[in-house]
This record gives sequence, C-alpha cells and structure tokens, in this order.
Amino acid sequence: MKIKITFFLFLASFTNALPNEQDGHFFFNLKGNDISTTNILDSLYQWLDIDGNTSFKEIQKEKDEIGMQHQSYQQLYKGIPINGSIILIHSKNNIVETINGVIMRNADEIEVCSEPFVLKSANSEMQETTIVPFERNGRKTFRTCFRKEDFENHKIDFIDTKTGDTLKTLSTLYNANVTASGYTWYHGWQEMTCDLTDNVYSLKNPLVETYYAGNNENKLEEVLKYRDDCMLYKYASPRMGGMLLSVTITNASKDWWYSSLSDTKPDLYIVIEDALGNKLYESKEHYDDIDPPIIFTFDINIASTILVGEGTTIKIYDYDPVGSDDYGGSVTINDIEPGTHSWSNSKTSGEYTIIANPAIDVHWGMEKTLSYYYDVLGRIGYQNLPTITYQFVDPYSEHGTHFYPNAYATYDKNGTGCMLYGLGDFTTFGPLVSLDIMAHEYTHMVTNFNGNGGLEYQGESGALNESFSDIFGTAVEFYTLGEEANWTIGESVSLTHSNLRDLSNPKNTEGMDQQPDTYKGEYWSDTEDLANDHGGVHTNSGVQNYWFYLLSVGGHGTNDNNEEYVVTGIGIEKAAKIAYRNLTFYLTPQATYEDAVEGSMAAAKDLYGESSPEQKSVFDAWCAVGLCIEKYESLFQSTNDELNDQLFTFHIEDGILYLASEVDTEIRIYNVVGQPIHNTISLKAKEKSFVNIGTNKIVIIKTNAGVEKCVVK
Ligand code: ASN
Ligand code: ZN
Repeated sequence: MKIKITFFLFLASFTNALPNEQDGHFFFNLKGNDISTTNILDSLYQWLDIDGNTSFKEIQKEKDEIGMQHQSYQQLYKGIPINGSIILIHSKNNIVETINGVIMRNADEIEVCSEPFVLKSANSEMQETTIVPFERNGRKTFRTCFRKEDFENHKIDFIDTKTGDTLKTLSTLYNANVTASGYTWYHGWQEMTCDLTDNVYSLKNPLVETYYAGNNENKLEEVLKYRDDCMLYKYASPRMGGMLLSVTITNASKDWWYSSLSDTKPDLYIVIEDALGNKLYESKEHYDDIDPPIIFTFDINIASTILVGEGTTIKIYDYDPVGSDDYGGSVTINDIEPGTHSWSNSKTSGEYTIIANPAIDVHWGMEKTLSYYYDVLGRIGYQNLPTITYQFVDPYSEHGTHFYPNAYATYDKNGTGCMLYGLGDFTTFGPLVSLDIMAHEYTHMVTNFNGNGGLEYQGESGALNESFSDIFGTAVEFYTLGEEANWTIGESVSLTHSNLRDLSNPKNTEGMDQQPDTYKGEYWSDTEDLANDHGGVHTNSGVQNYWFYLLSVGGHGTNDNNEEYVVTGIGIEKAAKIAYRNLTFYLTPQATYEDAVEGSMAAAKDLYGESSPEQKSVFDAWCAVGLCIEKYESLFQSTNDELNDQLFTFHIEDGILYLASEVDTEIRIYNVVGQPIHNTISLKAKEKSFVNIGTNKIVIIKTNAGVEKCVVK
C-alpha cells in the first residue's frame, strides 16, 4: 500500500464517503472546504503520495449550462494510461465541489512489460497500450495491454502485451443492434445493421442514422436541426421491403358491401397497419356512390410512411354513417418485393404496387462505405472519430417537389457533416443513392476533415477534391461488389446517359460529363472561371481519376501531348492507399496537380519504398496524364533492365514464340516494320502463353513494363 494514511485523514475530515480500498472507486463531496481548482492537482499528488511513476493527464474540461466546470484526468503509470482510472473534478467559480472517479492505488500489482509481445499480423491495428485491471485468483491485478479496436465486430479487445492473451473484451455496441435485410433500389436484397426497439426496426446503428426528410421545408444547412422531426425509417419486420405506391380495389362482393340497411350509399375505404397492428394510414375520402375500381394512390412522400414489411395489412371497410363500419376483410402483404401484386378473396380483389425504398440503399451503402474506410484505410468515421454519420433522403428542394436531382455532403455550423440524397427527377436521374455516389459524398466529408484543412472547392484543389470523391466512390464499389463493380460513376442513376463520369475513360462521350484525361489537355476547364462549376471541379477531376485508373489496372496509349505511356497496374487497393495517404498527409488546402504528384510519390515511397514498382507505377501514371516530373525519372532507370532479365522470359521453337512472366503484364508483338502481328496478350503473373509468329523472321516484343526485345528467329 503506497498511499499515506494522511490522505485518508485529510479527506475523511470533510467527506461523506471513503475510497473503496478494493476497487479504488471514490466519491468525495468537498463543498464548503474552499479548495481551489488551481491547486487541486498538486493536492492530489500530495494526498496520493504519488511516486514518480504515476501522473495525470487532462482529458477534458467543460463548463455546463449552470456554470459548473468539469475537468477529467486520466491516471497514467509510467506514462501508460490505466484503463478506467479517471478522476473527475467538479467546481464552481474555481472552488471544488466534488471529486470522484477511480484511482489505481496498488501499483505494486502492475506488471509492465518492457518488451511487448507483438502480434505477427495485426500489429498495426494495435492502437495504444493501456493498463487493464483484471481478476486473477480472486485478486485484482493489472497488466499492460494493447487496446485493439475491432470496428467491424463492434468491440475492443485488450491483449496482454506479454502473452498475447485477450484479457478483456468490451462491446462498443448497444444491445439493440440487429441484422435486418432490406430491399434496395439498385442492389436487391441486402443485409444491414438496424436498431431494434419495441419490436420496431429502424435504419440506425451506432455510426449511421438514416432519415427520411420528406422534402421538409427547411434550408439545407438547417437539416441537422430538424433531424429529430424527420422520420427514421421504421419497420415491424426484420425483412424490409419497399414503399406502397398504390392500392386498387378492383372488385368488392356486394354481400357485405350493401348489407347494412342504413347504409344506402355504399363506399369503400382502407386502413393500413404494420405487422404489430400500428396504424400506418387511413384513407381520408370515403368514396361515395362509386363502384370499383377504387384506386388509392400515394404521393411518394406519403408512401414513405407506408413501409411494407412482411405482415403489413390492408384492411377494407364500407363506411357506415350510423353504426360501426362494415369490415370487408383484409389482405396481408407477404410478398414485399417491388412490383404489382394482386389478391382475391371472397369479399374483395385488387392489386397493390410496391416500389423500393432508397433509404434502404443509403443505410446499407453507408455501412459498406464505413467498413471500407476502416478495413482498408484504417479510418473510423469521417472525422477519424466514432462520430455518427447522418443521412437524409428526399431533402428540401427549392422547386417545391420531392424530386431533387442531386446528392450533397454538407455541414452545420459546428462542422457536423451529413449527407443529403435527392430522389431524382425520374427524367434525368433516378434516386441518387448508388453506392459510388454515396461513397463520393462521404469522401467529401473525409476530405474536409483530412487533418490538413481539407481541399478548397475551386480550381485545381477543387478538382482534386472531386477526384478523391470519385476515387473512393469507386474503391468502395469494388470493395463491396467485387466483380460486379465498374469504373463509371452513377451509371444506374443517370436515366439519359450511360454514366455521369468514367474513370477508365474520362472523355467517354456516352457519359454525362466529358473530362480531360491529360493535364490541360482536351476538355480541360478554365480554373479561373469560378462561375463555371467553381473552375471546372467536376471536369478537371478527370486527370487524377484517370491516373488512379491507370495506377490500379494499368494500360497504355498516347496522351493529348502525343506522349506514349505504358503503366503497370498495382491493384485498386494499393492505389487507394497511396491516394488516401496523399490526401490525409501531404496535400494542403490549395494543393495543385503538381502537389498531388509530389504527395503521391512521397506516399508511395512511404508505403512501398523508394524506386519500388508501386512508386514507378505512380510515376508512370502521372506521366500518362501529362504530369511527368523529371526529377523522379532517375529513380527508375534500372527497373526496366531488371524486369527484362528477371521477370519476363521467352524463347522460340518451331516458329512458336513461348512467353512467360513473373508479374501481370501485357505483351504486344510487332513485325520488323512495327505493325502489330497479334492482339495484345494479357499474361497473369506466373502464367505462360505462346504465339505463332508465322513466317516472321524478326519480331519485336514490347511489354507494358517497358521491356522491349528484338527477336531473330
Ligand atoms: N453531387 C455534387 C458533388 O458531390 C454536388 C456538388 O456539386 N458539390 O460533387
Ligand atoms: Zn462531389
């Protein structure tokens, strides 16, 4: 026991509770003792008889609405935080009123390892070391641990630095989270994490909240303020379908319809209930004196409140002005996929139409976006903190309709970000909720919080800003959809063009925007003309977009400056890591394209080494888009020869040219006058191939790694 007895005597004279010796928890009321906050830390050191090994670090200082100040301190032992040992000091006008918290007093029990155990693979995920109290043989003891955050599984593991054993696991998830499945607009059924409260599922999890703004008449900037008024999408079943668009009663048997003598005016109306019996809708008009068909058509916004999960029931009534209404039976919706479904029973027949719910896309897509950022790039939330991402579908449109044809990332005054997704106008755009668009918008928030002041949304920095959004929009798509992913943006959303933009071919004339694929080349927008899309931010982004595409998958061609290029792809994951490192470590708010070249070269060097094949591809891809910085050329001079000798081999036998490569490569074969004599051959690493070179005596072999060989038969 290290604490001097004076500690207890001193405190005991004016406290109503003594620290619990066992677990170190305490709560002292010091009001009336005139202890100033200025000296409180010094006093604590004294009271606790702190030796050189223990120190305190302020973690927060906050004043509340009644003028009290709350300071919190983390206790450290040899500079390592002790998990849970935090002291809180509450004061008013600098006079301490209360101190509470947990102090670790039996320092003798701590086993601090000087040489920490290092997990072989997951080393980089180990975030910080901490000292964790745990029970051993009925006694509390302390060990140094790595704190390993497992975002995907919503837990934190504390791993003994000495043995590698997990000593403690903390759940970071509130219990209500469940997996539900929902029918998305663009991607059919998908699983997602939802909140389950009172048997109602809503599109919410610890990090994503998805709301239906319903064209609420608030300004975009105020969207966060009315968050609480916006409906969170709620369902009574774990399988969430679409929205009910219309119900048509095509026939009603008159046995029940005309049955009541007092009801001389037959009419029909419906009530819709969810599976739990909550009323979702009741038709207002009672359709007097008309025969079926009777059609109930819902405005898309009203429909947003009629969410169709399994067990949603449409109840049919004949309105009776005198007695109670006549009940004409019901139809329970069990097929919840979009489309028109019909029913027929002894009392009524009819059909109902369901459309998919874009809010489901948004909720699912943002979960995927967040897990991409965490899994691949190690980022938690757009602020690199576990902040909630708020999403609003159908934001207010100045045109007064619901059909807002754009998607935005926006911020409130405090810098809290949220995303807005329009339903589209259904002429040029469908709902703007495709995975690449969602991840594009989210990336704008990441860029804004990149730690270096973001990228100004104009001119070249604005083009880079836009490009990073397209890059990670696409990377999230590949991460989520694998082989079904593509290099275009918004292809399913555009109803008039085959896509909005194309990273693999920025000049694609079938796309909505034609962009340059060469710096200052064809389609380059005047960066000074700020009235035109902030100096062409959505146009000039094509240059870095194409750089990213070439870096990922490789390619060859001739750019607008008439320069030939050959780039070896390094895969989208490595390319994304380089781009992300550039964005978060090297670029400043007014970064230019040249800065992006420098930053990405540095990022590639950091990650993969100077003169590495990855760095060479970064360089080659910039050259391809007209941004060759000469000083880097010397880095790669020997690479070609090495590749030639080690990585690519061939021999000729009986007029057949046999090829083998250690790396993915593209091979082109020309005759002596430079005409191709064969289609480009794509050879995967370690693969072999052969080509009949016919009567050619001399062939020239070129690979995309820059190898050039002249072969004489
Ligand atoms: N959807 C657009 C974008 O994120 C909105 C804008 O022009 N900022 O780029
Ligand atoms: Zn954008």
